[in-house]
Amino acid sequence: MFDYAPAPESRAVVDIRSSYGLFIGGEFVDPAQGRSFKTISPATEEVLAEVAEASEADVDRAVAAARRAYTRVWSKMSGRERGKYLFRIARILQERSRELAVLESIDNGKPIRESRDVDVPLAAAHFFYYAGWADKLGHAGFGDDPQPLGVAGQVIPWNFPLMMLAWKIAPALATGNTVVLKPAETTPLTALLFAEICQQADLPPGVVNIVTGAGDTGRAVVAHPDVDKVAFTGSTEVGRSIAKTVAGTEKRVTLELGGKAANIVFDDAPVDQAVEGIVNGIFFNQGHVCCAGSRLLVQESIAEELLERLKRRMATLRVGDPLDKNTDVGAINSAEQLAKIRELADVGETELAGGPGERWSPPCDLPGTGFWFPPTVFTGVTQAHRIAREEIFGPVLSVLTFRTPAEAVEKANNSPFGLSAGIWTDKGSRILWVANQLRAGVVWANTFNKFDPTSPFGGYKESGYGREGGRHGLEGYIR
Ligand code: TXE
Repeated sequence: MFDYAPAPESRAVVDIRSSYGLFIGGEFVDPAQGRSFKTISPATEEVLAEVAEASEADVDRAVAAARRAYTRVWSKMSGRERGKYLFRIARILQERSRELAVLESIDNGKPIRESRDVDVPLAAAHFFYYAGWADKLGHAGFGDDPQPLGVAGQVIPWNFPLMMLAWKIAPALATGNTVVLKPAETTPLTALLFAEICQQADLPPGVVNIVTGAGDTGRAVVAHPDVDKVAFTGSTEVGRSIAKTVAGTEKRVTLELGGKAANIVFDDAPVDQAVEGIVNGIFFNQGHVCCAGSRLLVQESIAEELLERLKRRMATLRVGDPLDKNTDVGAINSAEQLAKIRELADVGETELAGGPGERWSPPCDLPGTGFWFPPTVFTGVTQAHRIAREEIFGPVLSVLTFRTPAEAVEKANNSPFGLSAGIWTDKGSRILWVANQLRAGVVWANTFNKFDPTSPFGGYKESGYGREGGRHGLEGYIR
């Protein structure tokens, strides 16, 4: 038997500065009001850096820099020239991938295996993909000479900090827009390293501006009168307030909001593969995934066997140090998120009391400091339960059962959200029938949480509107 010794990734590969300014007009500058906030490691609660907090005046400066760069340089440049910058950024992301992965894991809490194998390569892939579009926009079906919108104000969340940045910035730049981006307050560090990468790539000053801060900074970006396009990923609640702010203005908007995806397992599914897909669906990135497969719908006849296998597999998940290459489930991103997960899990326990269902987690040795929550499954959940309806955004799975495909579809669609879904079955015809009935932007079959820059991603209903990725991702940045 092998006894795997922990193999921590070296923190020394990344140079975290003690303080960071705002990235405006191609350089790091002090915030007008001199305010800052701390970003901490969720795994250790150690303060990593002091980060500038952008006020309205700073956002104004950033938007002015973006407008100047748009008018004087970026919108005048040929698509081919713009594409060269995107290719250059993509290559630097690859070259500095180890540094980026370690920084992402330290600031966000996600396992290094995921930041190394998913977040950073996909961020680079988005720049490569949209670099290729930059000189082919006339062939994209938007007319001969599609025009950019102008300045894009982009607000992103903390679950995939670098990847969300790439999803937003790459298509905006490829189409000739300039950007003011606000990263989430708990995970600003990879966006700030990205700012350095823009300098390294000699990107013209002002084409990308990074303003750090919390909700007030985001609000200032969204409401700024000289921002032409708003792109937001985050909570449904903030998405609604943004929709109200931009209503009646000329701003274009795309919103990518919450989800409560159904992962549907039929009785003819390859069970081992399905168990892997269920585990990946809900425990990848600690369940901090808008398209997480947080509702397992399993056909009644195989429910008992499947749940037994699922629990056995959950018992093998290693929870702990994000920098350890053996870790499967890392730290919860913040104390606030941990409190929300705990609260909803407690609600779930109360809802199940007296019924046949249970709350179950494998025995786990959670570290003493930092924010942690064990992989958890709730069985015997019904549609009426809050844990079947609300986004928990943590490593918590709710299990419901069904008897017929029609019932599975009815239950899957019985949700205020409609971002993604999964289907596990041996029958191709069933995949097509079910996928066509589901009101979800993305449907995976016999796999889950697969992302690719060529595929559009986005929701129905309260999961938002607009698509990111693929040719569709260009649409939101073109007039
Ligand atoms: O999100 P917020 P939070 C869901 C998930 C999570 C919950 C709360 O269920 O538990 O939302 O997370 C900025 N105007 N998702 O509070 O507040 C904020 O600074 C403009 C799902 O972190 O929406 C950050 O940069 N911007 C989701 C970003 O919005 C504002 C990912 C997201 O923060 C703002 C994250 C305002 N008024 C959370 N208020 C997904 N779809 O992937 C805040 N912000």
